[in-house]
Amino acid sequence: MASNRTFTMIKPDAVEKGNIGGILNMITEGGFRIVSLKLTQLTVADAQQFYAVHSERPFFGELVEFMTRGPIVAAILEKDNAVEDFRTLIGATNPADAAEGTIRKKYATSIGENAVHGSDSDENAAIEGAFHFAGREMF
Ligand code: 3AN
Repeated sequence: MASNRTFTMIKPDAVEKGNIGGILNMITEGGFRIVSLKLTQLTVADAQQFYAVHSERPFFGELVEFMTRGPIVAAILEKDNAVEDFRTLIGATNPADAAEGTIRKKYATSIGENAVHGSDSDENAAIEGAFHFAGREMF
């Protein structure tokens, strides 16, 4: 079943560089409606839970350290075919492989510091959105 919602984070690297506005502009220009939005910061426990699927990977410690080092922007986005279309808009995990016109091509610097997160499935989009937002914060 195609969900119309996905979840994103503008990661600490992009927030530090002042790229919140530029990235939100690419998201809205890409046809996504903002359902929920906030500036927040992950605790170590939050990041370990959010990325639990990667807990055995060699880069897990680095990932948790990076994702907790400063504020992030969390958002729920709505569009037809949201999960897949947003993955297309953000581009490949490694910005060296990201297509022209993608958010990571423009704003990411490395595979670790890659500017944005996008949910990889409808199921995870719902879990990740609920991790950050209460029902009354979804519009
Ligand atoms: P994506 O964010 O494109 O879905 P995943 O789910 O494979 O990519 O990885 C989750 C996050 O883990 C990435 N956004 C990236 O920040 C980090 N990551 C993935 N692979 C590496 C790696 N080889 N070295 C460092 N960080 C990585």
